[in-house]
Amino acid sequence: MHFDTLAVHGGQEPDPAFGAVMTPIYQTSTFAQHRIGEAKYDYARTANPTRTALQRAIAALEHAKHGLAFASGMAAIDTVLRLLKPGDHLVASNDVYGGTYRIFKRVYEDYGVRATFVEMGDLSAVRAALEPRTRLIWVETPTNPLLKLADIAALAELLRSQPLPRPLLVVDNTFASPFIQQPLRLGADIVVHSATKYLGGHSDVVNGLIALNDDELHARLKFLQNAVGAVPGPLDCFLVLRGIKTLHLRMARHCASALRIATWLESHPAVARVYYPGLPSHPQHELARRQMHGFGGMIAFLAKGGAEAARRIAESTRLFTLAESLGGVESLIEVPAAMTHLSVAQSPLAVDPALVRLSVGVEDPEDLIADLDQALRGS
Ligand code: P1T
Repeated sequence: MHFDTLAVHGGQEPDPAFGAVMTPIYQTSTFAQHRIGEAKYDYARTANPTRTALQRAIAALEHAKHGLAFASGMAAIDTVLRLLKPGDHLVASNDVYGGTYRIFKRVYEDYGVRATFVEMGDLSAVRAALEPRTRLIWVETPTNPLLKLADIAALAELLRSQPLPRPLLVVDNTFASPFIQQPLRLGADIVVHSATKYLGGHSDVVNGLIALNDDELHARLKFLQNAVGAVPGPLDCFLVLRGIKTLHLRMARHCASALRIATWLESHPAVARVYYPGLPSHPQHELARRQMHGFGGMIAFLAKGGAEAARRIAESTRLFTLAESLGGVESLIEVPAAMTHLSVAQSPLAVDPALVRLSVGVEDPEDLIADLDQALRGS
């Protein structure tokens, strides 16, 4: 089936109880059992039918065998990291969401798991960072906030030649969404999402998802999901399921408007540099054209006037809301160094304080441009 059809129907069938077309919100903590040990559902941390539908939906969209849902993107990331043991090592993109850097450095390092950050687009740098105990390669593509890309198929190929147990290739697909790329089809082992973003799509829910094909890995992650218990409630699962039904429609608009706005920004006198994979000036534009179906709704740019100008711009838009997060129908603006990426301050991953990040929503792009123009003029 085509992606648009999977978005509407994937993993979701009319409810067997009463034929409800939309998956019901099974707001219950426990399930009555006729006989001990025979029930399909017993306790809602272990499984809940609304969550099952969401897990099937993400599996369908990522062309995966298995899906798992969590209380947040960070809970999904944490569950993947629990595959590692003290003494293990991981290699990660040198530009990642601040919270991802924080969990690597300030949670897992204390448990003896080390992370090395590399330019993920440079295969020789990745190869050079591999150690005998490297168990995992953590990739964001595009990265948050600099929109750097990594060649997923080339990384998968590199890892195939590594001695067993070879490192797992994990892709955080939050910025792209499965509309733009499906990393498992390119050879990744595990896909992670903050479904808070494009999958939910309406800035009304915090949620995380994992998709993968390997049965053994799935069994381990499912065990961790239940044993650790960072599961989403049924209302949250319902909201993401509802968001997914229009993912393809929203993404097409996000991509078209972001390309239009990025092109416009590039010629604005108050802008020093624009980061957007859809621009021919992006150093990996060719890879973007090859790997991505559309270039996404995220743009970053450097304000010519520096950190102060970046703050002034972010505080003076009227249509773009000054807020963290991304991927919703409404446009958002933020300054990563002072907001989403505070955790990387003073680290090698520190973000330029003159950088402004945009999440382009589905409003009329001309209105968005007019808003940015008045904010940039005042900078
Ligand atoms: O916020 P949460 O649902 O827990 O997801 C964390 C997360 C994971 N991965 C990426 C690439 C992310 O961007 C995020 C969350 N990011 C923001 C809140 C933000 O504004 O960048």
